[in-house]
Amino acid sequence: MNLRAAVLLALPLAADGVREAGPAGPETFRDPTVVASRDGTLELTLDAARAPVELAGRRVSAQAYNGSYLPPTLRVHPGDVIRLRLVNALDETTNLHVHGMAVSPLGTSDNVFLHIAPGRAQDYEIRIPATQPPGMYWYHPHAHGHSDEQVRNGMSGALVVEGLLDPFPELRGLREHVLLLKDAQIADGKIVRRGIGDDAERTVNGQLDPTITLQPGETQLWRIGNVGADLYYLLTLDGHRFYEVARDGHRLARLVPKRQLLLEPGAREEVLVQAAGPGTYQLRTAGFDTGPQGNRYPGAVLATVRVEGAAVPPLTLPKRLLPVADLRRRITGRRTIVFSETADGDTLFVDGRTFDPSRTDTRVTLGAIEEWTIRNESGELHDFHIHQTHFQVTEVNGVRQRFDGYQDIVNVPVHGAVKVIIPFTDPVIVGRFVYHCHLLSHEDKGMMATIEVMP
Ligand SMILES: [Cu+2]
Repeated sequence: MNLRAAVLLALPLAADGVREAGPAGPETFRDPTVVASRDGTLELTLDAARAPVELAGRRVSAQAYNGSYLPPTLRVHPGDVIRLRLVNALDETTNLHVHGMAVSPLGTSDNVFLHIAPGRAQDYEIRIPATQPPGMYWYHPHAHGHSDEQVRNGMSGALVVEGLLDPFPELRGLREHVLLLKDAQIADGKIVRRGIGDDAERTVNGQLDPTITLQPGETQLWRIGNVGADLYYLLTLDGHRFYEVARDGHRLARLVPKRQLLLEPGAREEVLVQAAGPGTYQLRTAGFDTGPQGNRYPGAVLATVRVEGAAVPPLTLPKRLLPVADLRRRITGRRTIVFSETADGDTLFVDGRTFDPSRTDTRVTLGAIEEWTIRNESGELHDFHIHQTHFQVTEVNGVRQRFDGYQDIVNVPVHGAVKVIIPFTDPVIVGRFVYHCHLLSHEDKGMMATIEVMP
């Protein structure tokens, strides 16, 4: 090969920003692209198709939205409407769910019973109530039997409702980042499906160990979402604490300092990070064991944080945020939900039954505020999620929990139980929807049930 040919071959690599291992260089971290609402409306087409995508520095064939492993972040305000056309060019059914949003489950809104056949398109219209809490939500397919594979392939993106820090003038104008945690098993240039966690590449925004830069003392808002299919993330940042502002899109009553953040599949954490002195620090996820009947997978470095440049005086962070209503004295009824599975783990149940979309498993009347005990009778972890509403976690294995704010995902310990209080009080959620384990392979194997909220 002559020199000129060698240079031409080498150039695209350099342009792609491939870097050697070693000390962190300039910022390589990329936020997802953004599609924002204008004049109260967000318009967007999502083309679901198999396409070559860029993932972990490679080109990989994947089922993807708009040809990208990382579809756009949708940014909306309370009261906006999302008009979204979903085009299904996959060879299997798909649909769309907006996780965590208190929107209607009916018609062409957040209706998971609506399935889009291959070759068809569907116009969704999702009206966001003016009361939607500002924070981080996400979107992904929710067609039973296909959710796990499509999300594993990268069909998940962030949805941010603006206004999280607006009540706190001292926190205005912070630089912010969206960090989407996704894991992929890659072989022969394709995303493949092996056991849960086996040889999974752990990525942030589809990148392997990107570098994020901060100035010494600088405070940033990080909106972190576990938008992968099945893995737990347990995050630490060397030499730093996270200051938790919101969990699952719900602002807490106080700023909670944490050394570790547990993000179950589907969970979000919005945190302030205040940079320490100059240096290089790693954002890590710890190894995880989901129980004797579950999976064990190693930890990984997710990103490198480089603190450099001119120091800025650190902000004094507020301790209190805004009060959040405690539901403990307002319970109108109680029920128990049981997660279980067969010994081989191939079939999973809610209350002894696998998912049947035509059956209504639970009925509640609008206005109810119910305490649910969720029991895990299996030898592995599950995480409970309910659509259209949020809940207050009050007990884990009989231990009373401090109340800081609501969430829409909660871990259910092996052979253990959690108690949550779920408000069914917002008239917009009247209709049928689902609750399930958010390890999507479990959901696809039956661990999902239906609920109807009646006026
Ligand atoms: Cu599960």
